[in-house]
Amino acid sequence: PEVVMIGLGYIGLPTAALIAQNKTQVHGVDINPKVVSTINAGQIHIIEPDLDKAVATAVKEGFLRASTTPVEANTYLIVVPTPFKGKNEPDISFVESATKAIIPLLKPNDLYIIESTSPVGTTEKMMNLIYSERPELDQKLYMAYCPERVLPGNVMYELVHNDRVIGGVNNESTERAIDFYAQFIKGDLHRTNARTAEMCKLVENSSRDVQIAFANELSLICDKADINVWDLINLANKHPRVNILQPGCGVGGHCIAVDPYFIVSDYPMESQIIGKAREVNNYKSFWCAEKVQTAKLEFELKNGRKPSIALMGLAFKPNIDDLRESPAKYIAQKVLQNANNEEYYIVEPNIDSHKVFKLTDYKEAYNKADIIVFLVAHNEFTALKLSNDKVILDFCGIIQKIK
Ligand code: SAJ
Repeated sequence: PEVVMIGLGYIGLPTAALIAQNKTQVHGVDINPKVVSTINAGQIHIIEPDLDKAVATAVKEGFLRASTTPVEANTYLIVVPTPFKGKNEPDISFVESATKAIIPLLKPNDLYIIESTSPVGTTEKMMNLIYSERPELDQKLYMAYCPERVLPGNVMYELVHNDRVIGGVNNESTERAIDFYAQFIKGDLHRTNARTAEMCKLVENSSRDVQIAFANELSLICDKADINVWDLINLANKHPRVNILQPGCGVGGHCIAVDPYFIVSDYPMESQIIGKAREVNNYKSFWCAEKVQTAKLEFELKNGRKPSIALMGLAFKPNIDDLRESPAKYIAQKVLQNANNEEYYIVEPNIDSHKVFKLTDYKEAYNKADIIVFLVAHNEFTALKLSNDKVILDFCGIIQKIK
């Protein structure tokens, strides 16, 4: 094959399919044998619009194959997870083991690219690792960092059309990587060095996290000040140079709530705002759970009986089925931990069933419950008719959309 793609997850598999669509031979590698056999059967193990067709075609036409071990190629892409170990310490061991797996296969003029979100300096670190084990290759490889920036749910479009930032360990590497991506990307390709490209990815997601933290902080202030935060933000955004994001029940997903820690852990003294934003966004989820608790007690005091409660939405953002790192799920768990013989209805219209939560249809839950807690602004919920006899806790601005 021309290309070896290590890691066939949410980014690796769509990218592999895209390269294969271009009639380039791609060999995908994943440590999970089930993932490998699924892909070789022309099927997919993740949910992403249009990915199924792309993989099925690529496999059928013979441009995409997968296995659990890498093979020799000219270009190697590392697209594996970079999770956290202990307390907010980035863990690059998957990047390291993926790199080690291909070291014996490397030959002069090969192109090595990391796409995984990584702490600053990771590409240089991997370069040193490779050259220490294969000194005869010293300076003979092209190495670059090129982060992905696609939005889950719109990956197949954004992969092709988003601009990319491409940073080599030297200018020749940057140019080689640009030539590679130019084959299948329509967005602009921007040249830089590896360290800047690494930081760029972290900064993009930290920027969004800080902006959401600002909105979440406003929501806490407005709650005390008896002001509708959604109206307030809408009005403030009428200013030509103000663009405040939306408060919610916290920040979730695998990127925005994680990437800022890559900066904070390496530059703790300097990253005051970035670190604080994470705290504010985490606190927002805790605050929401506490609000539910208070509403329960108030209801019981007023009505002399326990309320029934509907928790509306579990996904990490509107109109997706992804529950990983979801603040709504965290709030639901916390609320259920505090349960005291109340009746609960848990709602997530984007999934059929869940192994922990017993799910209820959203209309039924809404009609039956005394307290309605809107956690995620799913489109379905906007069709509900608000009635005055219910206590409504709106943590995601859905009321504005229902009105
Ligand atoms: N959120 C708010 N208020 C807002 C916007 C979002 O509370 O105004 C919350 C969402 O509900 C969700 C979280 O933020 O819990 C993150 O959602 P998101 O839609 O902002 O982003 P992700 O995590 O789906 O994807 C992000 C994107 N990054 C940026 O927009 C800078 C995407 O382009 C990246 O490729 C992706 O992270 C990634 O893989 O890094």
